[in-house]
Amino acid sequence: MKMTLRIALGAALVLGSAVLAGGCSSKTKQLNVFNWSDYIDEDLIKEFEEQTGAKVQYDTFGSDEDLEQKMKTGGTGYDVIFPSDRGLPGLLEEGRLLELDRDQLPNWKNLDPKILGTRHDPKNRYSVPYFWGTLAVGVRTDHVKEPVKGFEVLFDERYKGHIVMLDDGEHAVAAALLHLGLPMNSTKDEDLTRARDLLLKQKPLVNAYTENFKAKLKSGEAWVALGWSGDLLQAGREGAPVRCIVPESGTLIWVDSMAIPKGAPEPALAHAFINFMLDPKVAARNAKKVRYASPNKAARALMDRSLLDDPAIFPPRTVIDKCQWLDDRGQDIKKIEKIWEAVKEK
Ligand code: N2P
Repeated sequence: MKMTLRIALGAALVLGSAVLAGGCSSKTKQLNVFNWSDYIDEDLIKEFEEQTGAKVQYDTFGSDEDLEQKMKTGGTGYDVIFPSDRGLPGLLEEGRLLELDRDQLPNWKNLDPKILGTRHDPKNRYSVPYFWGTLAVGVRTDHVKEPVKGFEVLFDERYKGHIVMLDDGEHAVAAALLHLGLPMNSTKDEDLTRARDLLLKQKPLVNAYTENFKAKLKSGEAWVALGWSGDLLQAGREGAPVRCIVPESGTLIWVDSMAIPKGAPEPALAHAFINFMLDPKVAARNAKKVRYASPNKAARALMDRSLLDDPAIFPPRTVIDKCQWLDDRGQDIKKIEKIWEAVKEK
């Protein structure tokens, strides 16, 4: 009797776990995405969930360093990440990215060949361009009345206490070098000393060094800010009298990409997400929302003229030709880190 009961119980257990296992195999899949903040039309996430039945866990970061740190600690469980061109070499050297399977990315064909093949990933084996943009200057037009050409406004004593600088040493030093008319990627000590001195002189004028330049402009605490083009444009669209100026003498240009970390729990779903983002209609809606420049040629054909003609999103050729990419400066990056430490020291 006891024996029979035990067998019956055992059978029930086996049956129970079989049901559970069955349940597991049809369990909702989860896609873990790690992107820059304010960098997607969130309705698109919902649409991807509806189309695939998957759930998207969407987390955000505010700087290249945040992503680098997350990836260094390993086993992050992310399926899709968005490294910048400057962040790619480190991830590639450390072998952290999965080689993409183009067969799972039929929408690849929509990408503009002109933006493919960055020097860090020349054949785009690991990265898919998402958006590009510039290092730009935002101004509150209710406080800054005179015409602004570019970086000069960041060093103007009249705006003391209302100047906000992007908290990114490489970008701030680049802005200082460009303002001084020096090569943006210079590693020469004499150039870097001049950039450091300028940033130190500017310090008493600065309200904050922050990634949150958009909030500062919107609240009116900042009248001028160094930031990224699309976020500055977003501040304007969200009701603040903010104008985005891409310095006409040239500035830093960058491109962010989509990539899949090695060991991603759901590589097939990650490919599906990237492919979804490459759909022309999806990419056009996304570009309209975030106000960065789309590398998706087919999407550009669907975008409003007002966006395509906005020089703060797609600067004119004459300006683009003067823009520069950040070089990988190897060990010389330490010189820039040292400057940034000195500038931010209390
Ligand atoms: C998105 C900012 C991304 C630009 N808010 C820097 N790569």
